[in-house]
Amino acid sequence: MELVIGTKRWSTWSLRPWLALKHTGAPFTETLIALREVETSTAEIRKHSPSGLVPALKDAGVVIVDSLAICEYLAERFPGLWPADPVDRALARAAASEMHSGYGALRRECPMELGLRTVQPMSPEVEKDVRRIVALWLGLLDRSGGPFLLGGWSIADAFFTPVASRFESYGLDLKICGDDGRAQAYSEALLQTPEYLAWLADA
Ligand SMILES: N[C@@H](CCC(=O)N[C@@H](CS)C(=O)NCC(=O)O)C(=O)O
Repeated sequence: MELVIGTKRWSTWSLRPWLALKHTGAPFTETLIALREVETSTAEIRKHSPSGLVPALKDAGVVIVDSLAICEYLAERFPGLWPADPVDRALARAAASEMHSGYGALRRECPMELGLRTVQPMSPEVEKDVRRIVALWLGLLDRSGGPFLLGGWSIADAFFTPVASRFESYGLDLKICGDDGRAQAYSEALLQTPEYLAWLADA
């Protein structure tokens, strides 16, 4: 398997399937494309990815694009990336999908930039996104008892790892968004997994 990814400091979409693949323990090769290089990025990505976007997974003679589709494929190939219980699995998929298609203000106003530490006041739009994320996390943690959203680590946690990185980078205060401390603790735990630390070490 070959996973084509973008610059580790910025590419939140690449981080998600990379974490899932790393989690499986399966060997894979990584092809890194420098993003935001005006002259070369687009052409380089297109050499590997027909959508012109990273991440892309090459396996079984095909190229699979889109972070969520790649994670779904990995879950078909390797056990344990989604919860075993069908209801938990549905909730995990709903959480990952919500992240995949939502939180536009947080994504726009607080782009992932590993290593950045600042304190940025939240706009009303970002606060709305963060409130929803905190409520979603607390609801799932209530149900599962943690330490991850559905108990054991799953693709849902991969999808929220870049969110945790944004919370850290921009010093976003989860308490004013309804957190009782558990969302903050979960966010910090995501940034301590061996898989994320391995990504960070190479960013
Ligand atoms: N929905 C896609 C989004 C992928 C995406 O937007 N990737 C960005 C990098 S994070 C990209 O390839 N941008 C092209 C560029 O920077 O030239 C996914 O989930 O994989």
